[in-house]
Amino acid sequence: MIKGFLFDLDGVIVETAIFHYQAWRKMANDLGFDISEEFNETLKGVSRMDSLNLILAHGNVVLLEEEKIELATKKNEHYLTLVSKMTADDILPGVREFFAQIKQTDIKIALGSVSKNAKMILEGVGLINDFDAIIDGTKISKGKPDPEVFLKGAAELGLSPEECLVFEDAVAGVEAGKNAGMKVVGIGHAEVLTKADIVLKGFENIDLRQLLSKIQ
Ligand code: B16
Ligand code: MG
Repeated sequence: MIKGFLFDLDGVIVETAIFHYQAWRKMANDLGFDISEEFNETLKGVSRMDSLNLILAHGNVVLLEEEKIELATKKNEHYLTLVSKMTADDILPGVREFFAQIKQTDIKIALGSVSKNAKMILEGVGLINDFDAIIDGTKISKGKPDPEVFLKGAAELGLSPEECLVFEDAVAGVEAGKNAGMKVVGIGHAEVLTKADIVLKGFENIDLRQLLSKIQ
Protein backbone atom coordinates (compact mmCIF):
# COMPACT_ATOMS: atom_id res chain seq x y z
CA MET A 1 0.00 0.00 0.00
CA ILE A 2 1.36 3.44 -0.94
CA LYS A 3 1.87 5.62 2.16
CA GLY A 4 4.34 8.21 0.90
CA PHE A 5 4.89 10.34 -2.19
CA LEU A 6 8.44 11.41 -3.12
CA PHE A 7 8.55 14.41 -5.42
CA ASP A 8 11.43 15.56 -7.55
CA LEU A 9 11.60 19.38 -7.64
CA ASP A 10 12.88 20.71 -10.96
CA GLY A 11 10.42 19.82 -13.72
CA VAL A 12 7.84 18.31 -11.38
CA ILE A 13 6.88 21.02 -8.88
CA VAL A 14 8.48 24.04 -10.56
CA GLU A 15 10.20 24.59 -13.90
CA THR A 16 13.75 25.73 -13.24
CA ALA A 17 15.38 24.01 -16.23
CA ILE A 18 15.18 27.25 -18.22
CA PHE A 19 17.13 29.10 -15.50
CA HIS A 20 19.77 26.36 -15.30
CA TYR A 21 20.00 26.60 -19.10
CA GLN A 22 20.42 30.38 -19.12
CA ALA A 23 23.15 30.25 -16.47
CA TRP A 24 25.05 27.30 -18.02
CA ARG A 25 24.72 28.87 -21.49
CA LYS A 26 26.24 32.15 -20.29
CA MET A 27 29.16 30.21 -18.82
CA ALA A 28 29.64 28.19 -22.05
CA ASN A 29 29.42 31.36 -24.18
CA ASP A 30 32.09 32.99 -21.97
CA LEU A 31 34.28 29.95 -22.66
CA GLY A 32 33.72 30.33 -26.41
CA PHE A 33 31.07 27.72 -27.26
CA ASP A 34 27.30 27.29 -27.13
CA ILE A 35 24.91 24.69 -25.75
CA SER A 36 21.52 23.95 -27.28
CA GLU A 37 18.20 23.50 -25.50
CA GLU A 38 18.32 19.89 -26.65
CA PHE A 39 21.68 19.41 -24.93
CA ASN A 40 20.24 21.03 -21.80
CA GLU A 41 17.68 18.19 -21.68
CA THR A 42 20.51 15.76 -20.90
CA LEU A 43 21.38 17.79 -17.77
CA LYS A 44 18.00 17.33 -16.08
CA GLY A 45 18.34 15.56 -12.74
CA VAL A 46 22.15 15.58 -13.09
CA SER A 47 24.14 17.15 -10.21
CA ARG A 48 25.87 20.52 -10.56
CA MET A 49 29.44 19.20 -10.94
CA ASP A 50 28.37 16.32 -13.21
CA SER A 51 26.48 18.85 -15.36
CA LEU A 52 29.59 21.05 -15.55
CA ASN A 53 31.75 18.10 -16.61
CA LEU A 54 29.27 17.16 -19.35
CA ILE A 55 29.19 20.76 -20.63
CA LEU A 56 32.98 21.12 -20.64
CA ALA A 57 33.34 17.80 -22.49
CA HIS A 58 30.72 19.04 -25.00
CA GLY A 59 32.84 22.17 -25.65
CA ASN A 60 36.15 20.25 -25.62
CA VAL A 61 37.35 22.37 -22.70
CA VAL A 62 39.78 20.87 -20.19
CA LEU A 63 40.19 22.65 -16.85
CA LEU A 64 41.80 22.16 -13.47
CA GLU A 65 39.60 21.13 -10.55
CA GLU A 66 39.84 24.55 -8.87
CA GLU A 67 38.87 26.29 -12.11
CA LYS A 68 35.83 24.02 -12.34
CA ILE A 69 34.78 24.85 -8.78
CA GLU A 70 35.12 28.54 -9.57
CA LEU A 71 32.95 28.19 -12.68
CA ALA A 72 30.30 26.13 -10.84
CA THR A 73 30.17 28.74 -8.08
CA LYS A 74 29.79 31.56 -10.59
CA LYS A 75 27.09 29.68 -12.48
CA ASN A 76 25.23 29.07 -9.24
CA GLU A 77 25.37 32.76 -8.30
CA HIS A 78 23.85 33.63 -11.68
CA TYR A 79 21.24 30.86 -11.29
CA LEU A 80 20.30 32.15 -7.81
CA THR A 81 19.65 35.65 -9.13
CA LEU A 82 17.28 34.10 -11.68
CA VAL A 83 15.38 31.77 -9.29
CA SER A 84 15.19 34.37 -6.51
CA LYS A 85 12.45 36.04 -8.58
CA MET A 86 10.25 32.91 -8.48
CA THR A 87 6.90 33.14 -6.70
CA ALA A 88 3.83 30.96 -6.13
CA ASP A 89 2.91 31.72 -9.76
CA ASP A 90 5.83 29.53 -10.83
CA ILE A 91 4.38 26.37 -9.29
CA LEU A 92 3.52 24.06 -12.19
CA PRO A 93 -0.19 23.75 -13.12
CA GLY A 94 -2.21 21.37 -10.97
CA VAL A 95 0.48 20.84 -8.31
CA ARG A 96 -1.32 22.79 -5.59
CA GLU A 97 -4.63 21.08 -6.27
CA PHE A 98 -2.88 17.68 -6.21
CA PHE A 99 -1.22 18.54 -2.87
CA ALA A 100 -4.63 19.56 -1.49
CA GLN A 101 -5.96 16.11 -2.41
CA ILE A 102 -2.98 14.44 -0.70
CA LYS A 103 -3.58 16.48 2.47
CA GLN A 104 -7.02 14.88 2.74
CA THR A 105 -5.39 11.43 3.06
CA ASP A 106 -2.75 9.93 5.39
CA ILE A 107 -0.16 9.94 2.59
CA LYS A 108 3.07 11.71 3.54
CA ILE A 109 5.04 14.00 1.21
CA ALA A 110 8.82 14.16 0.79
CA LEU A 111 11.12 15.98 -1.59
CA GLY A 112 13.81 14.01 -3.45
CA SER A 113 15.93 16.48 -5.36
CA VAL A 114 19.65 16.58 -6.14
CA SER A 115 19.52 20.39 -6.13
CA LYS A 116 21.44 22.15 -3.37
CA ASN A 117 19.09 25.12 -3.85
CA ALA A 118 15.89 23.12 -3.30
CA LYS A 119 14.93 24.57 0.10
CA MET A 120 15.42 28.13 -1.06
CA ILE A 121 13.20 27.51 -4.09
CA LEU A 122 10.47 25.83 -2.00
CA GLU A 123 10.53 28.78 0.39
CA GLY A 124 10.34 31.23 -2.51
CA VAL A 125 7.25 29.61 -4.00
CA GLY A 126 5.67 29.06 -0.56
CA LEU A 127 5.59 25.26 -0.50
CA ILE A 128 8.21 24.47 2.13
CA ASN A 129 5.67 23.70 4.88
CA ASP A 130 3.86 21.15 2.74
CA PHE A 131 6.69 18.62 3.07
CA ASP A 132 7.08 16.04 5.85
CA ALA A 133 10.70 15.45 4.79
CA ILE A 134 13.14 17.22 2.48
CA ILE A 135 16.07 15.38 0.93
CA ASP A 136 18.14 17.69 -1.28
CA GLY A 137 21.64 17.92 -2.72
CA THR A 138 23.08 18.88 0.66
CA LYS A 139 22.03 15.52 2.18
CA ILE A 140 23.25 13.09 -0.46
CA SER A 141 26.59 12.01 -1.85
CA LYS A 142 25.40 10.25 -5.02
CA GLY A 143 23.23 11.82 -7.72
CA LYS A 144 20.42 10.17 -9.70
CA PRO A 145 20.24 7.43 -11.08
CA ASP A 146 21.67 6.29 -7.75
CA PRO A 147 18.68 5.56 -5.47
CA GLU A 148 20.21 7.33 -2.42
CA VAL A 149 17.98 10.43 -2.56
CA PHE A 150 14.75 8.41 -2.63
CA LEU A 151 15.89 5.78 -0.11
CA LYS A 152 16.74 8.59 2.33
CA GLY A 153 13.34 10.17 1.66
CA ALA A 154 11.56 6.90 2.46
CA ALA A 155 13.67 6.46 5.61
CA GLU A 156 12.86 9.98 6.83
CA LEU A 157 9.17 9.29 6.33
CA GLY A 158 9.59 5.99 8.22
CA LEU A 159 8.41 4.00 5.21
CA SER A 160 9.73 1.06 3.20
CA PRO A 161 10.54 1.58 -0.52
CA GLU A 162 7.48 -0.47 -1.54
CA GLU A 163 5.28 2.00 0.35
CA CYS A 164 6.59 4.96 -1.67
CA LEU A 165 5.63 6.41 -5.03
CA VAL A 166 8.11 8.64 -6.90
CA PHE A 167 7.16 11.53 -9.22
CA GLU A 168 9.98 12.30 -11.69
CA ASP A 169 10.51 14.15 -14.96
CA ALA A 170 14.09 13.06 -15.76
CA VAL A 171 15.26 9.74 -17.21
CA ALA A 172 17.99 9.55 -14.53
CA GLY A 173 15.37 10.30 -11.84
CA VAL A 174 12.97 7.60 -13.03
CA GLU A 175 15.89 5.16 -12.95
CA ALA A 176 16.77 6.30 -9.41
CA GLY A 177 13.21 5.54 -8.27
CA LYS A 178 13.24 2.11 -9.90
CA ASN A 179 16.70 1.42 -8.46
CA ALA A 180 15.21 2.23 -5.04
CA GLY A 181 12.57 -0.48 -5.60
CA MET A 182 9.75 2.06 -5.85
CA LYS A 183 6.87 2.60 -8.26
CA VAL A 184 7.46 5.68 -10.42
CA VAL A 185 5.09 8.14 -12.06
CA GLY A 186 6.89 9.84 -14.93
CA ILE A 187 6.00 13.48 -15.58
CA GLY A 188 6.51 14.19 -19.27
CA HIS A 189 6.49 11.98 -22.33
CA ALA A 190 6.02 8.18 -22.32
CA GLU A 191 8.43 7.78 -25.28
CA VAL A 192 11.18 9.34 -23.14
CA LEU A 193 10.34 8.02 -19.65
CA THR A 194 10.12 4.41 -20.76
CA LYS A 195 11.01 2.91 -17.36
CA ALA A 196 8.22 4.70 -15.46
CA ASP A 197 5.23 2.61 -14.33
CA ILE A 198 2.84 5.24 -15.62
CA VAL A 199 3.43 8.61 -17.33
CA LEU A 200 1.40 11.79 -16.84
CA LYS A 201 1.77 15.03 -18.81
CA GLY A 202 1.49 16.94 -15.52
CA PHE A 203 -0.79 17.29 -12.51
CA GLU A 204 -3.65 19.21 -14.09
CA ASN A 205 -6.98 17.43 -13.49
CA ILE A 206 -5.29 14.40 -11.90
CA ASP A 207 -7.54 12.52 -9.52
CA LEU A 208 -5.48 11.04 -6.67
CA ARG A 209 -7.74 8.02 -6.09
CA GLN A 210 -7.82 7.13 -9.78
CA LEU A 211 -4.05 7.40 -9.98
CA LEU A 212 -3.57 5.16 -6.94
CA SER A 213 -5.97 2.57 -8.32
CA LYS A 214 -3.88 2.42 -11.51
CA ILE A 215 -0.55 2.10 -9.70
CA GLN A 216 -1.27 -0.29 -6.77
P1 B16 B 1 21.82 22.78 -8.17
P2 B16 B 1 16.09 17.85 -9.51
C1 B16 B 1 18.35 18.95 -10.46
O1 B16 B 1 17.19 19.01 -9.69
C2 B16 B 1 18.19 19.60 -11.83
O2 B16 B 1 17.27 18.88 -12.61
C3 B16 B 1 19.52 19.63 -12.52
O3 B16 B 1 19.42 20.24 -13.78
C4 B16 B 1 20.55 20.39 -11.66
O4 B16 B 1 21.83 20.37 -12.25
C5 B16 B 1 20.60 19.72 -10.29
O5 B16 B 1 19.31 19.71 -9.71
C6 B16 B 1 21.56 20.42 -9.33
O6 B16 B 1 21.04 21.66 -9.02
O7 B16 B 1 22.88 23.34 -9.03
O8 B16 B 1 20.70 23.72 -7.84
O9 B16 B 1 22.36 22.09 -6.93
O10 B16 B 1 15.51 17.62 -10.87
O11 B16 B 1 16.76 16.64 -8.91
O12 B16 B 1 15.12 18.51 -8.55
MG1 MG C 1 13.70 16.97 -12.27
